[in-house]
Amino acid sequence: MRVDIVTIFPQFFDVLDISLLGKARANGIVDLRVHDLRDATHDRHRTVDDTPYGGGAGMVMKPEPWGETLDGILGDAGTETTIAPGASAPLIVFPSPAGDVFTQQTARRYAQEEHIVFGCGRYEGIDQRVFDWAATRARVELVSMGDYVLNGGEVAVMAMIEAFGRLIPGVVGNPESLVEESHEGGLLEYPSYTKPAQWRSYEVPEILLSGHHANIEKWRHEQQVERTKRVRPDLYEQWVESQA
Ligand code: 6GU
Repeated sequence: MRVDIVTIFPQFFDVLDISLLGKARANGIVDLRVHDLRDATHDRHRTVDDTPYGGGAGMVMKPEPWGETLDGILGDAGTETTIAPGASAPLIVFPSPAGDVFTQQTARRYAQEEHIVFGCGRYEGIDQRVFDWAATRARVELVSMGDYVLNGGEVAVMAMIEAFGRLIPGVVGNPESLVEESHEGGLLEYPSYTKPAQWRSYEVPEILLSGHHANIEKWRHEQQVERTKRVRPDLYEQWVESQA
């Protein structure tokens, strides 16, 4: 899988080398390339932003550096005539609080992609024509991490890569650990315990020491249902409906 990231803070992504994805990169499962948007500027100050037409607060990212950078990444890959048989156009993801909310379902979908390009915007946004033009060469999605505002897309992209990277076949050691966890089954995770059986004034629930596997499974499921109902009533309602 190929992943390109366009950003004015390329150093931000250095930490990917020490995470789960670092191994996937070393193994050649993921071909990750980080691009400095300022490398596609041609003035002394390496300017990537300008004042908004129509006025208003803040700055807007200029279209030219984005066009030149995306041209280089897409090469001919985004033109209809050169898409290999069976391959689809690349996916370009722009993190934006105005986008569709990123969920585990989005992560599962991204893990199946052949080529994803992440475009990290800063300031008040990117000139709208970049999105309009990009949509003629690739599939374009705006994706939000939730209802709050970040200064830029870098942290959002990091979170997305963490979420879909571990779903790429061969990246996580134990595929079973992917099945049981929160959100894959529609419920939040049950609480976990390890040794010692007694710690400070706290004991491990007796049932977990019983060796009765069927009872343990039942208890864990009850914990999941109770926790989801209490913490995330919205997910709980969805889960109840899915059981009908
Ligand atoms: Cl994806 N980007 C920015 N800038 N802010 C956000 C976000 C993304 N998701 C939530 N807030």
